[in-house]
Formats: sequence, structure tokens, C-alpha cells
Amino acid sequence: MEGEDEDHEFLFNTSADQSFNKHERVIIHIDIDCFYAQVEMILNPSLRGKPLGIKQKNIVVTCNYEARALGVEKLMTIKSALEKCPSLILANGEDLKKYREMSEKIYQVLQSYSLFVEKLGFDENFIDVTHKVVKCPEVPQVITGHTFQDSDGICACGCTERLAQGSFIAQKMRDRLRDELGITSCAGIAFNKLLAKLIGTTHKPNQQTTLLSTSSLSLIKSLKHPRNIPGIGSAINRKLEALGIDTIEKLQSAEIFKLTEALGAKIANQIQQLSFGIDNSHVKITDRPKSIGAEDGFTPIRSEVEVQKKLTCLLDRVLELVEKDGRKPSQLKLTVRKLHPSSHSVRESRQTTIEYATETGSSTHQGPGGEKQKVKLMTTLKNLFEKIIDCDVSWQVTLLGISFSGFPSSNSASPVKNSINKYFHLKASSSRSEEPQPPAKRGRFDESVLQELPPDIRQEVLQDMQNQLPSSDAQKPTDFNCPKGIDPLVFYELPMEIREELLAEERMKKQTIKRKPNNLLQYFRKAS
Ligand code: DGT
Ligand code: MG
Repeated sequence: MEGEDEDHEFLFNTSADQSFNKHERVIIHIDIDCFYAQVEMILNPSLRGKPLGIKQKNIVVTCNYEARALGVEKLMTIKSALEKCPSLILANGEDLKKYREMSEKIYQVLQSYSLFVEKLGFDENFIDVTHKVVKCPEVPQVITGHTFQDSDGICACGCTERLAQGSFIAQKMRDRLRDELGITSCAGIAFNKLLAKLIGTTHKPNQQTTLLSTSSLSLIKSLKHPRNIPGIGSAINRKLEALGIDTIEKLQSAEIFKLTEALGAKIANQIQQLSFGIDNSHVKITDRPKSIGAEDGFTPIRSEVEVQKKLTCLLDRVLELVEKDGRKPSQLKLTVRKLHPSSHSVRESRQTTIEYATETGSSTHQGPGGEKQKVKLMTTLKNLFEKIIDCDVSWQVTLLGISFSGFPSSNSASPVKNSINKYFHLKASSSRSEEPQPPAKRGRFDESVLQELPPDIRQEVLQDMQNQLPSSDAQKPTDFNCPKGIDPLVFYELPMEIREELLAEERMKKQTIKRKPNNLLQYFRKAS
């Protein structure tokens, strides 16, 4: 999905660790073919094989490849599209819910391959599979799909083999998207995000292309104009044009002080690096929402019966979203906008802990279990409402909002049970002759201890570890996407779910409880 041109919002951050200038990473970029149109064709298979456009207001925001063959282009007005292709079928794409749901399913499939998935808009994802590649030497060494290589040179660092493995993984991912979701996509495989995104568009639809490192400069040069580099927006481009920079070559050879004068040092450096195909930014794991909710604004209501009606509708909507999300919330919040006699509005919220049953009898919360839960939640909401509004005096309300939060992975404020620490330390000391032992090999720690723990206990121990990080550490995430103080090599060797949990907890920095680091964390850090 093409984003807005925002000059100071770089998709590709070139200022990260310079060691990434080498070709050691394997990044896959996946972009779904004619995304909205595919979703519509899945929902209504009779549309398949016919030219289909998706309209929002008077624009065809996308169209399937049959329509493209007949001259329809993305972002055409409906009028021009119908002039080009009178047989074009138009589907309304203004309700984004179905696209959002498919986008989430795609993300889930990709996450089953690698923890490091960064979602970009609805239909694009970056996946860092470096750790998979190093661990799977048995994977074929030939490139799957197309190869972009316009010179005979082969890099000696081993990146060609790694990229070949990456292309094999990309094919597997795309096959699964097709088999499980009926979705076709394009992939680009390269040693950084910028190049992976660019190379993926060279063969469309339903194909994949791998860029060999020796050809990265020629790929960048083939873009011709700096504005074609993702991350260079229209305002930057205007400033470049004012400096007479209208080719990639000119940007490459521009004097940095001139660029700095016009754009500031940070942007000047970033865009010049991009013009050489250098992108050191890492794949940032996309966060799942910390809360799920909805609000409804309306003309003033004054009776509890009306409030109850509104809340019942809202609750139904939000429960559907919570069920789709699949996590179990532990907090429920009610927000109310009160209209005061002086006619100014005040928003107020109250939150409480809830017992949320996941087995409700049906996927839509309609079964007997679901009904029981809804009644309980409505009682809780009523109590919260009465904490905000004194129902004995006259009142008016113009908005109600419900949100669930406190999902397991984001619940860092939960107290750590002593028994868990004890269990963990017991296991830890029994697995080593003396406590603490120096690591046998730099870059390793005894992960078998964590592995042996039951999943729920392991989760809490990891939580505990993160809670005990000094908050200054937690507030400074590193460029490497690796918790501060841990050797990235050690981190990469950890089992995927442990890394995921450590990273998730790192992000909970603001709620981090300051405590003295425990033995394990010290050991872990020493090991790195
Ligand atoms: P592709 O990737 O060329 O096969 O075609 P799409 O349709 O997947 O295009 P893409 O990847 O740029 O965007 C993904 C979806 O996002 C697309 O299906 C419709 C929507 N979209 C793209 N650009 C715009 C836009 O400028 N405005 C709006 N409202 N929606 C857009
Ligand atoms: Mg797309």
C-alpha cells in the first residue's frame, strides 16, 4: 500500500547500526496482489475472471488484473475507468472491516514463519528470516522465482546462498497464503528492507524476485528519479529539485553540506544512503493492540434504559472484535461523555478487573455461555456507569465507550508470584552444578531451563525478568530490535517464542517495575 508522503517519517531508517551495511540479513517483503479486489472476489467468487474495480467515493482505489489488462489503473476516477472499460464491475470498498480482517489473517500466517514481521498498511509485510536461513542449511541453494542480477559478479560473503534460502522460504509463505486464505501475492527478497520492497514489484502479479547484492546499485539507479525511492516524499523532493537534484546519480554525488543546509543533517544523510541502496533499519515487530473497544456518540440521552440499550449494542460490537482477536482481556473500561447544564462536555472513564470466559458456546458470543457472560459484563458496566453518573440527579450523556484491555502479553503490571521465582531458581540451580556458572561459550545461556517450564509459568518468569530490567535500560530500545544489554547473537539464538516475549515485555517499558535484577538476568547478561 502506498503511504502518504511524509517527509519526516522515514519508512527506512538508515541511521541504525552501521554493521548492517554488510549483506548478512535476509528480508522478505510481501505485497498482496490487488488486495481489496482479491478480498471481494473471495467473498463473491462469481466476480472472478471479470474486470473488477473497487470504488471509494468517486475513485477506483484498486482493480483486479483483468481490469488492468483492459486499461483500468489504480486511483482512476470512476468516470475514466468506465470510459476505459465499460464492462467494469464496481464493488463498494468503503467498509474496511473485511480488508482489515483479511490483513490480520495474512499477518498471522506470516508470523508462523518468523517472529519478525512488520506490517505496513493492510497488504504489505516485511519479514526478517535471517535466523531461519542460518539454521536451515539443508534448504536448496538455488533461487526460487526470478533473480535480479545484471552483472556476473558474485559476492563472496555468502549472501547469495542466504538469499536463495530466503527465496525458498518466501515461496513457502506465499503458497500457504494461497492455500489457506486463497490470496496471491508478490515477494521481494533482498538483504535490506528498502531493496526487498523495491525488487518485489519487478514481477507482478503472483511472482517473486530475489535481488543479488552485487546488483543492488543498478536496481536503485533504475528508479531514475529520487522521488521513486520509498521514504522520499514530495516535500523533500521539492527541496531536492530546488538544488537541481533530479536523478539518483545526482543525489549520490551531492555534496552533503548542501543537502544538510536544505534538509538538516539527519535527513540529508538518510536520503543519500538510500540513494546507494543502504538501509540499516530493522524489521519492527508489529504490536497487537493493547486495547480493543468502540465508542458511540449521539444526541443527549437522559435515561438508564437508553444507556442500557446503547451499551448492549456497543458490547455486542466489541465482543465480536475481542473474539476475533482471540486473546483474553482482564480489564473492562467504560467511558462516558457527560453534558453539563452549562453545556460543556466532560469525558470520564472508570475501569475494573473482570473474569473473561473464552469458552462462550459460540464464535459470536450468542451461545448460552456467551449470553451469561454478556449479562455479567452488562452488570459490570452498569456499576461503572453509576460510579461516573449520579443517577439521583438529572444528567445527560452524549457518548458511551467500552474497551477491553489487560491482554496476557501486555499485562506487565501483574504481580510476580514468589512460587514461580522459586520454581524457576530451583530448576535453574538443578541444571547447573554451581550457581552462577560462567557460560561455557560466549553468546549462550542455559535456555533449557526456560524451555523446561510450563508455558504459562515461562511467560511469567520472562515477565519477571523484564520487570527487573532497570527502567533506563527498558526506555532505550536498541536499533537491533534486541533488548538492551543482551548480545544480539545470543538473542537470535533464543527460541522464537522467548524472543517474542522478551521483546513484547521490553515494549512495556513505562509500566516496568524497578527492582534489583535477579540472578538469571545477571547471568543472562553476563553470558552476552
Ligand atoms: P497491487 O499491489 O499493485 O497488486 O495492487 P493493490 O490493490 O494491492 O495495491 P496496493 O498494494 O498499493 O494497496 C493495497 C490496497 O490499499 C488496495 O487494494 C487498495 C488500497 N489503496 C491503495 N492505495 C490507496 C489510496 O491511495 N487510497 C485508498 N483509499 N486506498 C488505497
Ligand atoms: Mg498490493
